Amino acid sequence: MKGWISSRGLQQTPKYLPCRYFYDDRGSQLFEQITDLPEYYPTRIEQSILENCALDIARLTGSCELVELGSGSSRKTRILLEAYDTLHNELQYCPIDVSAGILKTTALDLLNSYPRLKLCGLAGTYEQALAQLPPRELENRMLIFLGSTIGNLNQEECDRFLTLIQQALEPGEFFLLGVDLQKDISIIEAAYNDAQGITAAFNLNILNHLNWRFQGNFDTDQFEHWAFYNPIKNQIEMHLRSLTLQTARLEVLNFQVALEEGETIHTEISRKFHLPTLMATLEAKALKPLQTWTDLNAWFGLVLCQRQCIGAECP
Ligand code: SAH
Ligand code: AVI
Repeated sequence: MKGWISSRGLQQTPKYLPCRYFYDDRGSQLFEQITDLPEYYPTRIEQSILENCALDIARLTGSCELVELGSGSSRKTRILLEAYDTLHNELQYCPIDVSAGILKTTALDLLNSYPRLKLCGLAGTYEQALAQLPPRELENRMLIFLGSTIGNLNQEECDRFLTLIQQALEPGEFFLLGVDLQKDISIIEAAYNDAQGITAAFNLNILNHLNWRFQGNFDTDQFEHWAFYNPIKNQIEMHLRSLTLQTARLEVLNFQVALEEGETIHTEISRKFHLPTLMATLEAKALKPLQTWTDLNAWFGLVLCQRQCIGAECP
C-alpha cells in the first residue's frame, strides 16, 4: 500500500484515516472479540438469519463458487459452505481480505474442516482482488459481502463499489449482501461503546498499526475513543480524540502531524440502512434483489441479488 494514502487524511481538516487501517493482525483479533460482545448485535443476528436461509440460498443459486470480500474469520460463511456441501458436490471458496494474517489462518482452518474444499485466497483490497479474480470453474459464481461492511463505505464509495461488483459479475451471477438496518439509536450506540472497552481498543489500535507500518510514534494513551450516531446521515461515526496538544511522526513517510487538545481523527462510519432504499440502489446497478431475509425485529437484512444483463449484453 502506498504511504501517501494514509498521510493524506491526516493533512485534512478535520483529520481522517481510511478504516481499512484497523485491520492488522491485532485489529482483526479485536474485531473478532467485538463480534462476541453482548452489545454488538449485528454478527449474532446475521448468523441466525444465515442459519435459517443458507439452504434456500444454495438452492436458488445452484452449484456456485463463493467469492467473499472482507472475509475476516469466515465464521458465518461456514454456514453457507455447509449448505452447499449438503446440496452439491463441489465446494469452491475464494476469501479476499486486506488483513493477510487472518486470511491465512482462516484458509488453513477451512481446509482442515472441509477436505473437499477448493480454496483460493487473495490478500488485498476489494478493488485489487476484483480486478484479478481467477476465471470461474463452476456453473455460477456468487460475490458475498457480509457483516454490513458495506456500511463502512460512504455514499460515493458505495456507489463505486457496487459498480465494481456489477463489472465483476456476468449476467446471471449472484451477489449476497448483509446490511445493518435502522433501529433505535440507543441500541446502535451501545454496540459501538461496549462496557468492556473492546471497541475503544479496536479504534485506538489503528494508531498502533500506523506506528508499525510507517515507523510512527503515536502514543495511544494520549487519545480517547469517541463514537456516536449521526441521525442526519443515519450512521455511527467513530473518532479518536486527542487528550492533549501533541505531535507524532511517521518516519517512513517523513511526515509529522500536530494535534490540538480535543482535536479528532475520524476513523470510521458505519451506515445503517433503509432496506427498500437499498434494494432500489441495487436494482439501479443491475443487481436485482431476488429474495431478502431479516430477523423478526428487522434489525439486520440479507439480500440475494442476481446480476441482470445491460445493453449489448442482453440477447
Ligand atoms: N465479513 C466478516 C468480517 C467483517 S470485518 C464478518 O462479517 O464478520 C471487515 C473485514 O473486511 C476485515 O476482515 C477487514 O480486514 C476487511 N477489509 C476492510 N477494508 C477492506 C478493503 N478495503 N479491502 C479488503 N478487505 C477489507
Ligand atoms: C466491519 N464493520 C462492519 C464493523 C461495523 O460495525 O461497522 C466494524 C466495527 N467498528 C466498530 N465495531 C465494529
